[in-house]
Amino acid sequence: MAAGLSIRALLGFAYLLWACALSSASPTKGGPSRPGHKVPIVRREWRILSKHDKADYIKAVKCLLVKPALTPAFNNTGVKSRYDDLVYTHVQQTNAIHFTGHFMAWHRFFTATYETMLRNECGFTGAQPYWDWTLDSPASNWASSPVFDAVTGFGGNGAFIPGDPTSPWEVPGRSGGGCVTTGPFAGDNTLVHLGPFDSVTYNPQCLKRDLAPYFAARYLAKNQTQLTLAQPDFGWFARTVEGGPSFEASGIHGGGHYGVGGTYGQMGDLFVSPADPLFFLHHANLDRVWWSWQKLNLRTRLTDVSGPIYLMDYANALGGNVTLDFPMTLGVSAADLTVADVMNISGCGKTGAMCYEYDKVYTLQK
Ligand SMILES: *[C@@H]1O[C@H](CO)[C@@H](O)[C@H](O)[C@H]1NC(C)=O
Ligand SMILES: *[C@@H]1O[C@H](CO)[C@@H](O)[C@H](O)[C@H]1NC(C)=O
Ligand SMILES: *[C@@H]1O[C@H](CO)[C@@H](O)[C@H](O)[C@H]1NC(C)=O
Ligand SMILES: *[C@@H]1O[C@H](CO)[C@@H](O)[C@H](O)[C@H]1NC(C)=O
Ligand SMILES: [Cu+2]
Repeated sequence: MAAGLSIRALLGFAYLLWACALSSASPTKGGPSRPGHKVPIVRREWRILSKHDKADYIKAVKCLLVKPALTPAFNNTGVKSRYDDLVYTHVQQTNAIHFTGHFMAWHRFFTATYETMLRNECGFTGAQPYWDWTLDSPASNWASSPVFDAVTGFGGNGAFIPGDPTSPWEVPGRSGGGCVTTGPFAGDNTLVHLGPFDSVTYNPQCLKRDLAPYFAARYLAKNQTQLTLAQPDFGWFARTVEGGPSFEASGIHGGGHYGVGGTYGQMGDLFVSPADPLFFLHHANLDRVWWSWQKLNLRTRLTDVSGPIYLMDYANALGGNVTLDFPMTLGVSAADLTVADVMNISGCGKTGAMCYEYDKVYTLQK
């Protein structure tokens, strides 16, 4: 499959190896444990929320986008808002949290922290919605997914920017690339402050999308989710979610990132992808796939974690595997947790820091 490897992915990958991740611990902040909050909130699919609930969610997102950052300002960093605090944390840790054993756990923690920030800092009273993209196949349905709705969603594609069809960086079937022109985030040329890639200097940009319907349908149809759910242990499960560092070897994780972000949109940028608010609906659903898989055999899967501490170190050449006591940090936005703290999504401070549920999980079709 070497010929199928994307140069962009390989360059990105080499870059990841070269770059050095910084992470800063700050144990002083709240985080997802929500003291006093004992009843799990219930996450639901975007398309079944009422118009009113959708509007409330987007209003809270817009609030985080302008609420002043907690990350200290230094060296002209572009971290202006509470929303940026999270994007920044993701950028800084990109090469430490992908293609590792704690990829699923870190992104569970990250998404729950976003949910808590929307609730505690922006008056949102609901739970983080998820996006069940298996409902948006085949390819001809992709662009009309309710998440891209101009009135009740996050807006749609950017205008088509011709790329270089011979470039290996071209996401197969990409169809946009320009600024998002519809919906609540359109018309703002300073919405995104960070990126591209690991750049954290102030760089105001519009939100861009480059929908790739063919790619999305290839990796986000029911068959790929079923393949993921059928994996026998966490190591295989996580690798099936993440796939390899090439378009050809994608899984459901890459399906959502490149299906929305293509070549030119933020969602296709491994570092700055949380700058697109759809990141959190995509990751909520990836988390729901994990919980669905855990629920197929909770007795063992509530404690099953493995996979490398270091990026792509699947042969354990650089170090060992992640274990339940592995530490995770989100900088200024949450108290540090361990992988064990997030294994039960509804621990609610008793058997873990997470406190939510899903209205529905995927089942394994025999
Ligand atoms: C700011 O930039 C200088 C020069 O590159 C560097 O030495 C310093 O560590 C940076 N400060 C922070 C807080 O990163
Ligand atoms: C799932 O279906 C899509 C669309 O027909 C196809 O491109 C893809 O190869 C299939 N994947 C698997 C794992 O069967
Ligand atoms: C590390 O985890 C992988 C699965 O993710 C497993 O195949 C491998 O045996 C583990 N290595 C060690 C040293 O436990
Ligand atoms: C998760 O934690 C909650 C709260 O302690 C507990 O009631 C529930 O049984 C736990 N779930 C599992 C699967 O252990
Ligand atoms: Cu990520």
